[in-house]
Amino acid sequence: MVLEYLEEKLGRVMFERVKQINNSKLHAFLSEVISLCDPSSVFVSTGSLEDYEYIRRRALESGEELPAMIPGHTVHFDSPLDQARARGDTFILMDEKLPFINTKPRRDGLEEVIGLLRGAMKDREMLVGFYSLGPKKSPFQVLAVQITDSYYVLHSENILYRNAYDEFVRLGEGADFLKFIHSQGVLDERGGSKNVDKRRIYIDPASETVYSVNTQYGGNSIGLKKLSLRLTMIRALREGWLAEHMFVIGVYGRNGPLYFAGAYPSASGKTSTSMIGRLIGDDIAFIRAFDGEARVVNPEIGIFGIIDGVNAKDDPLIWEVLNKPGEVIFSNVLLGKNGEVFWNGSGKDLPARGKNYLGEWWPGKKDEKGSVVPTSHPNARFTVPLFSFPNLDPRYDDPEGVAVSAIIYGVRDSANVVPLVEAFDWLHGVVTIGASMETERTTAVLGKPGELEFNPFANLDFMSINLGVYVRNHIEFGRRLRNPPKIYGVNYFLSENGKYLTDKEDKKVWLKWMACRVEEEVEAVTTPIGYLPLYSDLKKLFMDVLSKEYDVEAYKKQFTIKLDKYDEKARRILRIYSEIPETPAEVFTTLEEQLSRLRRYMQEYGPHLNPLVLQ
Ligand code: OXD
Ligand code: MN
Repeated sequence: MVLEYLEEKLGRVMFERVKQINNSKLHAFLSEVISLCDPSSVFVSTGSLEDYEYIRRRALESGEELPAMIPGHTVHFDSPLDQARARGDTFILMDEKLPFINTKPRRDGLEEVIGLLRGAMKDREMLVGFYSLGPKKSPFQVLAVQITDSYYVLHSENILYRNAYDEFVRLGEGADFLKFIHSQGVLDERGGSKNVDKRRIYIDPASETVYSVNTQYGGNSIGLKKLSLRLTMIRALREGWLAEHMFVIGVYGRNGPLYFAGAYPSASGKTSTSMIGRLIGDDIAFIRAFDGEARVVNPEIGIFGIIDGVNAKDDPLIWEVLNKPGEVIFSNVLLGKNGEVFWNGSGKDLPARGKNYLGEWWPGKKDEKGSVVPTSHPNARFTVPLFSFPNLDPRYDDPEGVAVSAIIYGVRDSANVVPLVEAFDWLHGVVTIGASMETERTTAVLGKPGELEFNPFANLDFMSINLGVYVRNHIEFGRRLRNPPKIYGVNYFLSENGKYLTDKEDKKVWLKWMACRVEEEVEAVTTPIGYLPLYSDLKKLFMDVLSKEYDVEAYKKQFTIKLDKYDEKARRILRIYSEIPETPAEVFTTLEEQLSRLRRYMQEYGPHLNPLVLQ
């Protein structure tokens, strides 16, 4: 029955492609979505070069993408109200209520979103893509199917994820997969989603399905990006691994690179850090324990990066990729008459006229409220394949992953958090650094930027399980490791009178210090919040890495620990976790220990501790 229906709806060529995959769950899923969305035709991608080319061509012909000057470059615009991740419209469908997670009763949510998807693809082609998160044929592999009516979405996924049609064919009935259904909904005259007020992004853990409708912005529509993270996090919990919002890079090391994974909230220095050293990934990491060793892969093979501020001097590698022929989708940038692309902070001379996400643009243009319209949206993006980067690590697709030596948690805190600290051990790092992250909101999410938010592990936006259980999984993961990765906290944004106290490039020195710690080449100062670098070591490393003098006053300003503020923070975090069910007891004891250390030091040194007095 199902096969007959598919044959009728797909036509001979496309049906053959689906039939090659001997998987009844897949057939049922496709036929349900076809009958729900009612497309006029269906394109099933096998991931061949021809199929990829077809999607690229249709993205241009449909107007979803516009050609830019450099071969392979295109520009896409999302509608003005759909420029970032829509937290307020994103829900996990479950009947239970959980702190910090937007949940919605499953039945109500399904009824609503299925209602919005009914007939949504009338007169449109439905596109089907098959992908793997993680290297194929590896223990990390997670299969996924994306259905969408947007060429831009499938084009993006063809760049960002490994094609896995062949794996579906090989595994047949044994293929277990995540499912993503997306429709742009009705479009306005400029090709933007018209009913953004009915934008819904619903994640259904029970069926491992995500529904996304009336939206185009990549973070809401590209299923395998952050929507899949909600589902893989649940699998990770079930199977005892970690699905994280982390980059993965190889740096320094005496005998070849040491691999570090780092979780930072969006737009807080993550992509720029991932360009230092060898690149494996800039956004998501799967970490598993094999024989007592933590190993990591990047589920992606491309970057959906923030372009704001990218310039030739600070980001030479990204700059090069964005200025040479090759596949790049720019979104929400400024497109000049001759196909040149501009964005805020690019350092290029701006044209007299152009087109951006708000339509026709000229320098000094004002919006209805009288504010000057920026060149590009602050959350404008670029989508590129990893292989465009000259610093790609040769092991980026290694089925065994690479061993993790350190995990870094980065926050954006202009006032209080030191630029660099090493946790005493795994538990101390997980609790007082990862689980305690507070960070200033950025433009990658809708809402007022700048406010301090609790964002544990930089993963709160993507949390689909009880945070207490998530933290327990982290703590237990460390217990399975013979030599757990060291844990670091960093903050690139510490400021005084509106001026950053550290330079953009200083992060290279922080990474070098971490590498020296991993290889036991340097000592550290013990403080109540963890180990801090010694001034003498940083002085030497600044010279070695950046050929820069590092004076003692800079060190003092950057590394003076505001014990009083750390004390307030630990109390805030304690309060938060005391209201989260199933928080493991170690969270409370570790925070209490930190508080008593802070108190002891405050008694001896007052509210601010200059670490120079300890060395
Ligand atoms: C992203 C994000 O796009 O976190 O990576 O917003
Ligand atoms: Mn991200």
